[in-house]
Amino acid sequence: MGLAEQLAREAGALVHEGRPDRVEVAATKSSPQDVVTAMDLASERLLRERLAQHRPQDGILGEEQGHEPGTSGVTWVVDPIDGTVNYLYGIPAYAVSVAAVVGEPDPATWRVVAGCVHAPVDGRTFTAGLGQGAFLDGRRLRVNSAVPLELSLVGTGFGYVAERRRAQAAVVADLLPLVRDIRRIGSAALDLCTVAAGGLDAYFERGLQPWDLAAASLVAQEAGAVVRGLHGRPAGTAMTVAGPQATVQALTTFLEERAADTGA
Ligand code: LIP
Repeated sequence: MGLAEQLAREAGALVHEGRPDRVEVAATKSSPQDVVTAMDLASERLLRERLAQHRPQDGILGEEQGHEPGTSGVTWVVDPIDGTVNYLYGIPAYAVSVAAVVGEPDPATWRVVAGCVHAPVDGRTFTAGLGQGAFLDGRRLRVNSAVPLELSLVGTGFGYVAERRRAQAAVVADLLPLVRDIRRIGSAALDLCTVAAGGLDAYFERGLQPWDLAAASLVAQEAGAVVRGLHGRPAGTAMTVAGPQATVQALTTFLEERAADTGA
């Protein structure tokens, strides 16, 4: 847990303190809305440099530079800025996510053993170690007790490609009348950590990448959340659902009935 937190804090300081008044888009990926800033790239470079110094035998999987296998069986899965669009617009809901996983860096098979999600604007630092609990600034976290779906505050997010967004909007349109309310924070890592801290009753999203998921899924699980996919599958790109067991079951049933993990 210690190295993950140290690196997340250092990269967080870089992106927060070095944020220019007007952030420029350095590149785009899956669509014109899927942006990369110079700070995304600088943050990942810093994380890779530090990991090469501290853990030279380990592998690294990062959002911007991909997968560099190691020889130790441990891979660091990093998101240099999760919530890049928020960062671009100066909305404070963004974080640096750093996790260590054993096995292939695949959410279907990995074992996340340590993670940190650090939100540099307000300083919130979520940490977790496998079997060691989840913490926010040192305070132990526990998810909310399950409440009926109609009393649940549910987080979600949307992809960057129009067809995917159209399908996601249809799911949310059906869900909104059935829940207390919906929140779209714009950072999956902060969504999952907010579930761990009790600020959301549940969260779901289709399209998460391993780096969005790695550290925050451990924080949520160590806080007592179930984190899973649909039809008994593990959480991953097809679908991630998180929260207390009974709420996840109700939400999963709703999503399975709409085949929300397939299509666009
Ligand atoms: C973001 C996710 C968020 C999702 C956004 C985007 P990024 O990651 O954390 O949950 O809804 O569309 O994918 O692109 O800021 O690293």
